[in-house]
Amino acid sequence: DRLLLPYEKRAELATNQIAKQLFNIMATKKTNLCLSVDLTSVTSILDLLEKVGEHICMVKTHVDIIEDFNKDFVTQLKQIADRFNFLILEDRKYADIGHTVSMQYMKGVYKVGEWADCVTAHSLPGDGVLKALNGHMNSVSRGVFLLAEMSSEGNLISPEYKDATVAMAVKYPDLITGFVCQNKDTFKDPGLIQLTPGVQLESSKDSLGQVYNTPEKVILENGADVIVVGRGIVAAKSPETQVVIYKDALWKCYTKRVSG
Ligand code: 5FU
Repeated sequence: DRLLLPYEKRAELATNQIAKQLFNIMATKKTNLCLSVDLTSVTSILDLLEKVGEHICMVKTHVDIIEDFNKDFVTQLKQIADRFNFLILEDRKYADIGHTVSMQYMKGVYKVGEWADCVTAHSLPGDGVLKALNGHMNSVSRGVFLLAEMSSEGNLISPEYKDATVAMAVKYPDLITGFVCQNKDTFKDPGLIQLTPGVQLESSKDSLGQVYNTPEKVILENGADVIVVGRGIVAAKSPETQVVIYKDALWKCYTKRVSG
């Protein structure tokens, strides 16, 4: 049962290098918190990461919302990530034919493939998406979180779509870091990571369809391994204080889960 195994044991079972690294970072830093830095300026993102970097295992970006994106941002982001030992996930949700995804990943303004340890992708177009990403990831340690479920209300993902997504991933063991999903029975492989967004302590939803659960619910009931928190921390009066509150709450649930 993957839910009872500690992260350090699961690191040994991971076939994707990023999954291995992420399990080990969580075990070492004692944090399963992934911060979603959904801010629109370079300085606001870098300043926040300086303050909270020691408490997170990964940062999740949406680089296409940054107004003043530039190459220097990437250099500084990578330096902070190295210094605090966390990974970078660009939440691009690739969802086109393989040829287009290949260019979206490597070209354009953002050149995501040059700096993101891992990215998110939809299974909707078929496994051409994964073939495209795999083609670029052969020589370097990179990974993909495939979307098997979403947190938003009214999303069109069916149980059949979810199962077909997990089946698609089986063919790419070196590439797949894990799944973005909401439920523990989505997959069984202990070497893969369940990344779960939609977590907040204060609120149960936003005005545009986001649905929030508590740390207890997502980790103990629903099987989350890495937990994505955005506005719960980023929009707080004091993100430095709030990040510790989330980190401690999330880690406590994980230790409770693995102690049976
Ligand atoms: F795949 C998903 C999903 O199902 N739900 C999400 O909320 C991704 N997300 C992302 O997590 C979303 O794009 C935001 O960047 C983040 C959640 O932010 P929040 O402020 O905690 O709601």
